[in-house]
Amino acid sequence: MPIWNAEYESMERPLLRELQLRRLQAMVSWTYERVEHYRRALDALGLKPRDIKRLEDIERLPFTDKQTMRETYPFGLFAVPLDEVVRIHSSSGTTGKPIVVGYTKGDLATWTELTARIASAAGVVRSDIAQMAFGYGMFTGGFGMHYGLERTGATMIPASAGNTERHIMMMQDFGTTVLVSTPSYALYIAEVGEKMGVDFSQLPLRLGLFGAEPCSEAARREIENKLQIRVTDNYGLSEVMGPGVSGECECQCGLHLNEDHFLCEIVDPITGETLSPGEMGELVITPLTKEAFPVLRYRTHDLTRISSEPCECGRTLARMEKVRQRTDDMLIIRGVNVFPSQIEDVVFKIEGVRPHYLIVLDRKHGLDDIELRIEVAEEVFSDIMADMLAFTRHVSERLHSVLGLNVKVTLVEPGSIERSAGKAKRVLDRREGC
Ligand code: DLL
Repeated sequence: MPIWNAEYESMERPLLRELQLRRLQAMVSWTYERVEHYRRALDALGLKPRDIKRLEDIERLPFTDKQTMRETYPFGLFAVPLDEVVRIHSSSGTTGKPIVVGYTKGDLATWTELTARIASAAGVVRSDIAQMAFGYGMFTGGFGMHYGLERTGATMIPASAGNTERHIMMMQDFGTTVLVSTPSYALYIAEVGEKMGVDFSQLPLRLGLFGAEPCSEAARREIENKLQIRVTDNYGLSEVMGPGVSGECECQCGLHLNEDHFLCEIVDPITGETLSPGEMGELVITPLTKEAFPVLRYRTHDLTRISSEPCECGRTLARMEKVRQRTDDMLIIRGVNVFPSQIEDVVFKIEGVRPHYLIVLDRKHGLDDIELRIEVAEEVFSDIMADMLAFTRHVSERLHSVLGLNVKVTLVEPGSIERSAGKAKRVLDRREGC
C-alpha cells in the first residue's frame, strides 16, 4: 500500500527526532508567550523556553490535566484571539463543565492531513465510499474523520450516528465500502442488519475504521465475521486534537503515532516518572504543531506501551499498543482493583457469550457488590436456559480465578443490554457518591 505522506511517515528516526526538538522548542515558546497558565507554571519551576535544549528536557515541563482545562473553561487556554479560531469542539461534559478546544485554519489543515494519513494507512483509497457513523457535533469524531476521508478522495456519506436502519439501507443502496464508527456501534449495526435479514457478505462493505473506545480482540473478530470486513483501530482524544493521533496500518500490529505532530511519553501513572522504552504506562502527549489550543504534556489516563521497532509497512513512526484500559476506569471492589477490560477478556472467551455486557456495582450493608449482566447468543440462549445455573456458575468461577472476586453473573435476554450509537457504557456504579 502506498504511504500517504512518506516524507514524514517514513522519515529516518534521527531526522524525526531533530524535527520534534525544533517543534517542541517552538511550541514551548508559543505557549509561554501566549497562555498565562503555562507562563505561570513554567515560571513557578524557574523554567524558560530556552531551557529546552534536548528532547529529554520535556521531562522538566509540567503536566497538564483535565482539571486545568476545567478551571480555565471555556477559552482560558487558547493561545490565539477568538478571531483566529474557526472551529470549536468540546467533550460531552457529563461530569461537570465540558472541555472546550479550538482550532485555527492552520490547525484544521493539520487535522485533515493527519486523519487522511490514518484513513490511508487503514487501507482507504479514492474509489472507496465511506459512511460516517460518528456523530457530527461537539464530539471530534465525525468532523475529524470526515475531512481526512474526503482528502483521500473517497466519497463521503455524512450519515452521522444513529438511525441504524437508515445506515443499513444506505450501505445497500449506495454501495458503501468503508464504515467509520465506534466498534460497539458497528456491532449494533451488524445485529440490526441480521434482524432485517441482510447478508453482509453480499454487500461491497470491506473495511471498518473504528475508534473512540477500546475494542477487544474478541469484539474485533465478531465484527469481522458479522460484517465480513477488515477491522482497523485508530486512536485520539479531543484535548490534543481528536482522531488523527494514531492508527493501524495493514500490518495491524499496533497504531502508528503521528510523531511529527505529537511527542509521546509513557509515564508511571502514580509517580509521573518516565518509564523505559517498551514499558506499559500512561500515555502523555504534547502536540507539537497546535496553534489555537497548545497543550504541554497532557495526561491522557490511557494505558499503553510504545515500540519504535521498524514496521513491515515501511513507516518509521513508532507504534502504540491498542488501548484497553484507562487509569481512571479502574474499579475498586472490596479493595480489589478491577478493570472492565479484564472482565471482558474472561467472558468473551466463553463460548456463546455475546460482546454485550454491563457491570453493575452496588453497596449493600457497607459492602461492595458486583453483578455482571451478560447476553448469550440467541441460538444458545434456550439451551442454556435449561442449565442456567451451571452456566452462570461456570462464568462466575472463571471470573473468580482471574479477579479473586465473587461476581454475581446474570444472563439477560439477547438484545436487552442498552446499545449505543456512540461509546458504549459498560459500568453502572450505584454505590454512594459514584
Ligand atoms: O474519542 C477521539 C476519536 C474519535 C478517536 C474518533 C478515534 C476516532 P474523546 O471523546 O475526547 O475523543 O475521547 C478520548 O477515548 O482518551 C481514550 O480513552 C478513548 N479512545 C479513543 N480512541 C480509542 C481507541 C475521541 N482507538 C478518549 N481505543 C481517549 C481505545 C480510545 N480507547
